[in-house]
Amino acid sequence: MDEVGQSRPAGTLINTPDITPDELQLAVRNHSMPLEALRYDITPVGLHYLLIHFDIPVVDASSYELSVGGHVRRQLRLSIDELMARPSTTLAVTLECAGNGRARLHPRPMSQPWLCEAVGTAEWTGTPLAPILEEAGVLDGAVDVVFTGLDRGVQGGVDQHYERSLSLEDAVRAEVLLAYAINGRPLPPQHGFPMRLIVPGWYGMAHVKWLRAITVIDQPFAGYQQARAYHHRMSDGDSGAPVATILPRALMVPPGVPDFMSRTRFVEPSTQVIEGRAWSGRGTIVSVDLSADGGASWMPTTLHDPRSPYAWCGWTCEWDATRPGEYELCVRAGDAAGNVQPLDQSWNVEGVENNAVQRVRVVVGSLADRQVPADSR
Ligand SMILES: Nc1nc2c(c(=O)[nH]1)N[C@H]1C(S)=C(S)[C@@H](COP(=O)(O)O)O[C@H]1N2
Ligand SMILES: [Mo]
Repeated sequence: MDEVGQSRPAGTLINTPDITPDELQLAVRNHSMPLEALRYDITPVGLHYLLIHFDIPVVDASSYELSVGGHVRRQLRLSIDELMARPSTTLAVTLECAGNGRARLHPRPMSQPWLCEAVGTAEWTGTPLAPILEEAGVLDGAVDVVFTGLDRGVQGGVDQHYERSLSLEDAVRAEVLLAYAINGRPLPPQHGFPMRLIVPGWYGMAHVKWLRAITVIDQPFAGYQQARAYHHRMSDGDSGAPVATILPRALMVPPGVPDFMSRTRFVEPSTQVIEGRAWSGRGTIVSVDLSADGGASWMPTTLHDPRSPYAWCGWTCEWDATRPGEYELCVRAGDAAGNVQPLDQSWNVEGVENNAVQRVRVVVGSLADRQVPADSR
């Protein structure tokens, strides 16, 4: 066991199943989306997951300015009013943290300990980035576009503002937005007020919040969150593959009623309609299958149209839960690019891109004479 208060650097691997005080501190700052909120097509703002590396900056909108510069003909400084006066787009986008699923890995990478619900779908309103870069006049030889947040902290021993980049090619995609509203309201502080980047289809780390500068550079960006963090690595020495677009995942609304501590579900013998959402940043969702026996056999579910090509789709499936007993429900999504969720946890050093299937324990029986399973923690 860890001594209480002893700090372990991010990147350390932990062999104990017990959560450490440092992880708990992150877990109470950054919350995931309660699974029952999968019922909403558009996640109510307070139920959308949150991930904030450092502190939430307080920003005065009246003095806020976004600078656009670097390897461009003309540097721009844009106030919030100027950004809002530009053409606007509203797009439903599913955001998911690249570390979603991390806490199921063993040994466990020391970072935000997500289970499987670090996700949410919002309607983001903003102005497309490409015309702004065009106005600034990107010069020949431009390679990357760097997005710098107002928030600052130390990670991996490096003092930094939160910064990520996109290749110029990805940055000028039509769906990339500078967003100032979520679900029709100004961004709240925790989601990046007054302005954030939205990169539909990409894991959360690309969507830089509290955006203060956009800088075009003529070489690959070497910042911490780009070159060191967010890589799929099998060992510390491995250079790894950078994390980019979202792998497919389906989640279900756990049926019945929960046991307070274990979240084991109790369902009265009946036919249940199981519902949930599925998404991928790599292609349209083409299949979602449900299993009631831990993944031994599967049945197809019915898919419903998503709000946008970048938003999750709904799915529903009837489950014959008439026979009392214990079940393990699993759900597995596949996308048009041929990616299918693995049944087992996919371990890597940082615990990113672990899209193993969700498993939900269900006890079918009369609630009146139920027995709380002994192993209920
Ligand atoms: N400036 C800044 N932007 C950031 C972060 C951050 O810590 N600082 N976290 C990133 C990560 S890792 C994720 S998963 C998403 C989470 O966005 P949300 O909190 O709005 O859901 O924001 C991204 N943008
Ligand atoms: Mo994240």
